[in-house]
Amino acid sequence: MQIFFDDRQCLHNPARELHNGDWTDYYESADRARKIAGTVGAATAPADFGEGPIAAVHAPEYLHFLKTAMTRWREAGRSGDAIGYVWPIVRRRALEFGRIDAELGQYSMDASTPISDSTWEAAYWNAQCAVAAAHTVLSGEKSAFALCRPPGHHAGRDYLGGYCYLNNVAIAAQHALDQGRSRVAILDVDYHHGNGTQDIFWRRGNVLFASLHADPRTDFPFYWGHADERGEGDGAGATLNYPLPRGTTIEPYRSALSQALKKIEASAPELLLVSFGADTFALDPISHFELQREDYAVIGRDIAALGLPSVIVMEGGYDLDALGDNTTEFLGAF
Ligand code: OKP
Ligand code: ZN
Repeated sequence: MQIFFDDRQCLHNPARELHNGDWTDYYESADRARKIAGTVGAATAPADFGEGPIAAVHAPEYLHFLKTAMTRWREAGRSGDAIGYVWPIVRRRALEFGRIDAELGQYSMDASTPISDSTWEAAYWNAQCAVAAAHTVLSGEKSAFALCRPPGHHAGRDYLGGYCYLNNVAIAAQHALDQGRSRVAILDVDYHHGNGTQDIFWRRGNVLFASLHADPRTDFPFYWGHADERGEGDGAGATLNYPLPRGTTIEPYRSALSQALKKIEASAPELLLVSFGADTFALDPISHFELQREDYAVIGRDIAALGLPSVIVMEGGYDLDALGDNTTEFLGAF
């Protein structure tokens, strides 16, 4: 299986994050990608598909914000990473003014996603990995793996959050549609709900979004991912949420997965994109499911049994000791 990874993804390197009210080392470290790359096998650097595929998903003003945030943060006299600390409740009037502090709140959904020097460059090449993996599968390969880091599924059309800046899986899915595919499905098996992906395709009938995740009544991102969120307009019924309780083991996980897979099969997509997170692992430091290493092979086989051309995009997973092995188990099924 072809694997895409670019060393520049490691340039993004926030120093710390606000975690449950304390400052901690940044869980979403560059070492995550190095661990995966060191275990899954040889990776290729992606070709440069340009900004087009990114701009097909994200708002131009948001991309401008991402590219310039660090310079403006420095100009405001700040050292260290740029982090928002004031948010426009739901949506205030569309005020436009240049204050970086205000824009950090406008273009983000949480306080645990700092912008560091080179975040844009890292996110850009990260997205190129997802496009390259999609391109590979659109060209006839059965599957490909985008070793994305930072993750992407919490980032919306015009906001960052949950360690995510550009929505890699959404960019890959949109690229497939723009290359002539008419129906795609996204299956999100990260521990956390993929709110950004859901938001981006909320009104789209040609993109089925199905997500298995920790119940947002107890877990991040709280405000999305409840079972009654099903999409709207043309997208009504094309969003499927399977919230699961803390402590979930492979048996209940698999039965939810089989429901999601049936819906995906019934929607007859031409391409499957998987947001894969290994933070469902029992020893993950920020998550609360109970999956074991061998379970990733089982989940992988269940998904691969659909027989669909598949683009696998890396999302979360924070137990550095197990991350490479768990990911390898999952990919092995494809
Ligand atoms: C990203 B991905 C509260 C802070 C929550 C954000 C988690 C983002 C996970 N402890 N931090 O879905 O793995
Ligand atoms: Zn996650």
